[in-house]
Amino acid sequence: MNVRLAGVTAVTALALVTLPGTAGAAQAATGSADRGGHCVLDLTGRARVSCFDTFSGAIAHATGGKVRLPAGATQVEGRYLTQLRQANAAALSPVAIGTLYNDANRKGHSWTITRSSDCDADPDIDWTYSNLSGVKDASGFDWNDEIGSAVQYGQCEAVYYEHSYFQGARVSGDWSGGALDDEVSSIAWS
Ligand SMILES: [Ca+2]
Ligand SMILES: [Ca+2]
Ligand SMILES: [Ca+2]
Repeated sequence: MNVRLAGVTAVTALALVTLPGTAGAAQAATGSADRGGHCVLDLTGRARVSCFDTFSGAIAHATGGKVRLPAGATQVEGRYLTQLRQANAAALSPVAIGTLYNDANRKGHSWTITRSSDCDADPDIDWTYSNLSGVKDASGFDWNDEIGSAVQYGQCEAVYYEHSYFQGARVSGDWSGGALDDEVSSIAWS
């Protein structure tokens, strides 16, 4: 999937991302070091991925420019979290439902998930990654068996599974390190 976002100034990296658990297309990502290591996955309609060099760039995109984190920030907290939740409540831009990170303690490469609206109270599954193997960000980083922490911003509940196709041990909501550090291979959002 090759996503081009004209007019988004924070986009500085390629957005060549594989989504084998969903769209089925396979495309090797290219890039160097951490360039493009902070992606936004929009679950609205066909999954759309946009990658950035910094977490602040990804969050600016995920919130339609409403949350501008300090350079070097690795998480949304304090007044920025308040801003994000206000932006979610307004729902005039994408709703940021959570972020997953490569490292524990909300550090490292990141995936921030957006939708056109927050989840309701219905526990049905809205979207899944059935197999993270081969899911890469624009730096070429493969996310299978790498997630080290995750946080939710809204009502969407994410469940992370040890194995592909929602098998093995699981953890949900906000977490960091522990038994599933570097083990997650599939995810379901409800
Ligand atoms: Ca990791
Ligand atoms: Ca695994
Ligand atoms: Ca649901």
